[in-house]
Amino acid sequence: MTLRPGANLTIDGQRLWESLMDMALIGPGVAGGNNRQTLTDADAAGRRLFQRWCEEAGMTMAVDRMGTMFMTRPGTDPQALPVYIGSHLDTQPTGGRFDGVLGVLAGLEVVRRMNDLGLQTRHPIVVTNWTNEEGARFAPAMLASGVFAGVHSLDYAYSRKDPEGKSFGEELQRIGWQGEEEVGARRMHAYFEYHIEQGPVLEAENRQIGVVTHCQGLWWLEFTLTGRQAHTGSTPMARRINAGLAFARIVELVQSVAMAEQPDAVAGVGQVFFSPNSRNVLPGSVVFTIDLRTPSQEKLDRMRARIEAQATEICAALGVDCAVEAIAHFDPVTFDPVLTGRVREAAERLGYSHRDMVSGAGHDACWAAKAAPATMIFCPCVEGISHNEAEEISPEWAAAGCDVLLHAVLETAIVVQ
Ligand code: HGY
Ligand code: MN
Ligand code: MN
Repeated sequence: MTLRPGANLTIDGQRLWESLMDMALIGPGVAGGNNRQTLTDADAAGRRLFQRWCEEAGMTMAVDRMGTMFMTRPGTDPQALPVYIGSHLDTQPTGGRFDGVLGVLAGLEVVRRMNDLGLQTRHPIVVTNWTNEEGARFAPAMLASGVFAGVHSLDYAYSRKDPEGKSFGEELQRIGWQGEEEVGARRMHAYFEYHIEQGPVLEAENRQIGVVTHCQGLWWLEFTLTGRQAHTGSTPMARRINAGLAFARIVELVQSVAMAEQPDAVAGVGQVFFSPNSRNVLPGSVVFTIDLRTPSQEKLDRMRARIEAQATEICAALGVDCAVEAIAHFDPVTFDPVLTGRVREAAERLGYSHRDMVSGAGHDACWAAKAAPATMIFCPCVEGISHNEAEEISPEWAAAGCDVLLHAVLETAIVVQ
């Protein structure tokens, strides 16, 4: 018989908020947010703090060869597969204090609350900090969970380089977090991820909980445009092989392709490198990444095809060489309806307003869903702002989502009286 937690069963919101604020002190940004990029010394410091908190809560740590941290609270049945609660402690260079961190520390709060109440569950609980979810320093995003799900090889992951040419494998060793455990050897009973929405919907509709039924699919297409480096002053317009102009026209193309697929399609460019990036030199090369996403598989493939075909024409007309590499991809994800149902029922039991929704951002849950039944819970964030140091949530929003997480996890892990 599956016991339903009572509506009066909630977490300690004050303790959760204090842990969030303490973690936010590690790897501070310049405008109140965080710059705790993966495999930096700040990341290592955040990992040590999380490890200390978990061990104080009676959990034991295992680390796999991608540096992902698995903190286990034992269950009563040693044969039962664990229920996982995961997200990420790494941030964008100008990240907020809550993206990823909320989900990891909410998992810790679930365990702390279970300890307070002396609750035992048949299935163990494992709180997970995935390495390099953001993909800001080492592309692609969700790298460790991707290796765990068998989407990327360990060698591919170790070979990924940051803009300074440092490799993932070297940096993981340098910070001392390369574990022994084979990546993906673990089996999961279920996976939950609690995350800020990173969009405007919940706040705009004054709802407390997002019941995340799906996640939109994604392509990251890295373009390398090669023109001819030349003097910006003495090179006549007709004699230019202008990779910078091709870049500008492709950015406009990306915008028009996304607008032609409305609603529910987004595309844009967040990162570009001009070389030599000197104000009076026409670039020899321009390297940039297009990020395109939509919940529809058909649209996703159509948008990619249109962008690649028309970008090639733009470059040909300008005599610019065009090379494209898909550096990240996942198809639209449907989360597990049984787990999603428990999230929805928990919100109703607790009296929290909620709505079903599709995740705009990618998450480790998208890859975890390949390994086990998985789902997500969202809380609102102020004006939907994220990947920005101004990212903000309220303690009440944080606590409500964590209450729902507690209920859904306890129902899935089965409380043993
Ligand atoms: O790109 C994403 O959606 C996530 O923040 N890594
Ligand atoms: Mn995130
Ligand atoms: Mn993020």
